[in-house]
Amino acid sequence: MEILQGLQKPIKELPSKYFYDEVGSQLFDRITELDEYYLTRTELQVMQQQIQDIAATLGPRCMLIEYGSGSSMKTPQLLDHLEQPVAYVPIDISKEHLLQASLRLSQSYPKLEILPICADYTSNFALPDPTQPGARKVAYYPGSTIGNFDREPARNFLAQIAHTCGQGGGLLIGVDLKKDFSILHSAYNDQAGVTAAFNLHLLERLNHELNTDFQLDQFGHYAFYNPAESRIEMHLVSLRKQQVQVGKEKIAFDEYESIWTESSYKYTLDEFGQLAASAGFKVEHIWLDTQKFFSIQYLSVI
Ligand code: AVI
Repeated sequence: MEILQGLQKPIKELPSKYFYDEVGSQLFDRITELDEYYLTRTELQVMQQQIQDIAATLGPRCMLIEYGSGSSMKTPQLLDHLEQPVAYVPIDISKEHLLQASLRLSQSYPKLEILPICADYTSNFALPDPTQPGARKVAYYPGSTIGNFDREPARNFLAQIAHTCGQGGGLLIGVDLKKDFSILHSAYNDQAGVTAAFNLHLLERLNHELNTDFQLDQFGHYAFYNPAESRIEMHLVSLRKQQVQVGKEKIAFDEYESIWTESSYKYTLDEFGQLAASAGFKVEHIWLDTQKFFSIQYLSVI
């Protein structure tokens, strides 16, 4: 089991995908509204300011495929401006979110074919054929979630998207950029402690779902920017020497030993261009905010 294996590694880790149960997703929504967390707000501003140009770049009659669509909250902004999109394919692991979002969108866009896929979007899934053939496939992956992949998995995932979209297809992606370390640091160490609660909730979830006995007040949130690796690292640090029951195993923690819970990579435009190229994409267009904090990029399949 993935959880136990991660906790048995010399440097303990837990996969960040487990943050997002119902409570974790609500905590993440609160993070996106924090003053310090510039990412969501900035991406939204860039989208709003550049939407005409973005829609024109994606072109007419595209089949829009959204990876990790959740409640599809960002999608109408794009759909409203695309020229005659032929189909919308939301992909999400949560059936409930997927069906609710599909229903809501089918009411707002009665002419649009909606083809939801309930799947882990990093897995191999079959893309449905739209009724109207010949549409250009454009993937949509906002939020800089690509930053939560390590380098090799990021390349593999982008290559898989390139393969899915095929010749003539493309990817509209949000990518967070390198900036002053203090701004990065604050974004993951907010004053109100919401990010800390989000991080610690992972242990609460394990206690509920796997019957582990993590004591939440015996672990602390620790997030910092690692410039050598170009990433924010989020950890949960054991505040004392202790043991935690995980299934039949006892996991021992030294005082100040950490569990690595998330990485959030930050890129320069050049670095991301190189990553995209190595995955079979060419950067066609980049839209930025005035401070160059965040980019929205359109990549075409080579
Ligand atoms: C979802 N993802 C892009 C967020 C990020 O910034 O890496 C997750 C997050 N972790 C802590 N705060 C936000």
